[in-house]
This record gives sequence, structure tokens and C-alpha cells, in this order.
Amino acid sequence: MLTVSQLTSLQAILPVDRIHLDANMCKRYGQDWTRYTTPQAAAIVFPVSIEEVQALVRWANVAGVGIVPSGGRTGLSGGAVAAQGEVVVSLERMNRIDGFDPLARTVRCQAGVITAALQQFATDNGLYYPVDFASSGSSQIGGNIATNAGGIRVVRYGMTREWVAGLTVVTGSGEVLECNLGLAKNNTGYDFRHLFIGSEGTLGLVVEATMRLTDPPPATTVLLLALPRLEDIMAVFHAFRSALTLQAFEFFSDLALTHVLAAEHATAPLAERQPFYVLLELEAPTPDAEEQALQQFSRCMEQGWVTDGVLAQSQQQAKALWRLREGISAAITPFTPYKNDISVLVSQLPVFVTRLQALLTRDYPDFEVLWYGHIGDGNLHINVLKPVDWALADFQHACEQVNEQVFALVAEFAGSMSAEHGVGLLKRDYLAVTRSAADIALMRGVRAVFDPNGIMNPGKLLA
Ligand code: 2HG
Ligand code: ZN
Repeated sequence: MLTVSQLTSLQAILPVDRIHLDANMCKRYGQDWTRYTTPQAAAIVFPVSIEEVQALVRWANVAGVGIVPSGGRTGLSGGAVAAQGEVVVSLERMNRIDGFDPLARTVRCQAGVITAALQQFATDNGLYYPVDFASSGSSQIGGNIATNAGGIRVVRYGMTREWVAGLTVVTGSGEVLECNLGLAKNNTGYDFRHLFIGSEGTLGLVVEATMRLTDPPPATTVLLLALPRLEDIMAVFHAFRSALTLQAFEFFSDLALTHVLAAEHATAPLAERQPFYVLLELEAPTPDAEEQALQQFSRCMEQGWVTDGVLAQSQQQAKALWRLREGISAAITPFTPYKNDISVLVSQLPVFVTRLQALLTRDYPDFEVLWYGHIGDGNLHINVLKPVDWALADFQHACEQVNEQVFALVAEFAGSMSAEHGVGLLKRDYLAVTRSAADIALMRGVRAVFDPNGIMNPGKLLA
């Protein structure tokens, strides 16, 4: 709750119809897709200009109120949750795309631009914005940048970081910084742009960005393959990648397939079920490439890595195969899954997954454990489903016990305890799995420079 004087000074910055205090709005905007924390926002505000964001940050410093920057709220680590009476600053009204530069192939976006709108803008201009994920219809560019979002084409195009040519930010102390000016070359010392990318709103707010666009991809071919053993997956990856350019290399387990088929009322894509499936999208600019794909498929069958497969015969079939992968997360949301989002070097994956499988089978005998993810990037999403008769707190506690073992294994393999979903609130206490004590101390120091009063997304990323 804001005090009367805090509210009065807030009302001097924004008109009352852009300050919301009612419980419904506070609940809706006070949380992201995470369901493990109770939202408790003091207010939701909707600035429409950089000047207003700056004024809000200055107000928060004086009033001593925390700010939670808010985009499409599709995050899965609690990074956009207001759990301790913060003011949520939603950037959704700042959603203009302009400043298209066809020669530089860049476009200026306000933070609240929806990912799909940027993708569409690029297409309308004969270009391509390649960062893509299931939530592209609601996630926003500012949030993508703050979390360095990844998704399904990282194996080909990298994370959001690769696509940010310039950034306008309001720091935690209320300064407006222009980072990198959209330039392709700019070697003038510390590049604050890269500090803000992935900073999860702890250094300030991203208010505008200059995004890079690229050539549209060539025609592609989509294949779904069935695998008896997870540890053979990287042999399949190697076979296809040596012969063709991969746009995506994703995987999911049969249990994940069962859930997505039930949720989407769809039928199994292959006659025979196997414990794991790989979904590949390959660049196929010529008929020769498709021939190559079939050759690699036969090779994988001969080796026994793959037992069955299907090659999409139309755009519609390709889309339907992709739904099987992209629909998983939404299909299991009703089961309040406990999520892990981990990665190791792809070269370590076969040994790592064998060890992880043994551990999860031993420690989660009573729960449904789903595997899926962007395996071509070494990124596994492990989701444990809550049995209906378990209380959320007990279930979380049980999962946290197993988490200790999972993260010990991740540390042993020098992997990441959050490959693409970010640290936020949910993974904050595990930061040391992947970052050294020296790293964490420097992160705190950096945070203090940009946000001396600790008003920016308090409690997230660093305790
Ligand atoms: C995906 O790859 C998303 O589908 C969500 O990153 C992952 O639900 C998850 O754990
Ligand atoms: Zn993912």
C-alpha cells in the first residue's frame, strides 16, 4: 500500500487513469506466468513516454518504493512478480515501431512492442526478425531484452542479445542512457547495452531498442523423428548438422507428447511411440537439400538411433508438428509444474542426460517428469507435474530437495542453472551453481552503481 503522500506525489507525474490501485489489476499485472508466488503490488502504472518513466524512477527513489518493470509477463522465473508492495511499471502503452532504416536493416521499437508485431513488421518489409518462441504473441521486446530471451531458433540465430543494436534505458538513479546508438561498429569502452541485456530489470528499465533484422530464411523442411534413447540424440544432431543448416533442433519426451495430444485433441504423429522425439527444421533451398535430409534420416535408422520419422509434406503439416513441441508448456500449465531450465555444453549432453535420467528416476518415483527443450543448444526443460492431491507448498518443498541433486550435477558439468528463463525470484538462491563468488560480488557492485537505492526489481536475481 502506498501512503497518502506517496500516492499524491505519484499523481503529480501520471494522470489518475494511468494509475491503478484496484485488487484485480494488482493481481493481474503483479505476476507473470509463474504460479509459485503470491502477487502483492501496491499499484500498476502505465507511462507513455521516456520522460514519464524517468519521472517515475525519480519518484520511486524519493518515495523509497520498489519498481517492477513489466512487459508481456510471460516469464517463468518470477522476474516480473511484484511480491512485496512494489509499483509495477507496465511498458505496454509504449508500443510504437518506427525509425526503420532499410540500409542498416534496423528498426526502432519502444519496449512494449509485442514480439510478433516486430516479426510482422520485418516480414512486411521483406526482412526477418528471427528470435521466436511460443509466447511471441504476448511477450514484449523490452522484456525479451531484460531477460535475453532465447527460444526455438537459437541454434541458428542466437539469443535476443545478438539482435540489439542500440538501447535506451532509464537507470535506477533516473538517468537516460543511449547505449550503442544502433551502430554496427563502436569500440568506445564499456558497452552498457550488454549489461542491460539479461539484467532482469535490476539495473533500470529498457524503454526503447534498435533491433537488427536479417534476410528471410530459405525454404525449410520439418522432420519429426522417434528415438528409443535420449543419449543418442547428439549423434542425430551431428549427422544432420554436418550435412545441412539447422534452423531448429528440439526434443520432447513421450510423456510430454501425451500431454500435448490430450490438450490439443490431436492424434499421435507416428504409428509407433518411442520414449523421445526430435523435431528438426532444416534449410532446404534446393531439392538436393531434401534428398540430403532423407539420406541422414536413413543413416540414423541404420544406426538404430532413430526408429521412425515423418517429413512434413506441407506448411500445414509442418505447423502441426511444431504445435506438438510449442504446445507443451501451455498443455501442462494446469498441473502447476515445477520447472527447471538447465544447459550444458552440447558435447557433454549424452553423458549428462544419462546421469540426470538416473537421478530423476531415483528421486522422483512418484511424480510425472516431462523432458523437452532446445537440445541443439544443450538446453533441457525439466517439468515435474504436481499430483492433484498434493498441496503446492509440500510439492515445492519435495522438488527443491531433488533440485539440490540436479544442480549439483549441473555444477559438476559446468552448466547453467538457468539457460534461458532467467533467475528472477524462483532461481535466485541457486545463482552460485553457475556464477562464482567473485562474479556475484561484482554483480552486486554493478547493481549498486546503476541502482544505488535498490529500487529496481528488488529481491530478483540477487538476494
Ligand atoms: C519452451 O521452450 C519454453 O517451451 C517454456 O521455454 C519451457 O515450460 C517450460 O518449461
Ligand atoms: Zn524454452
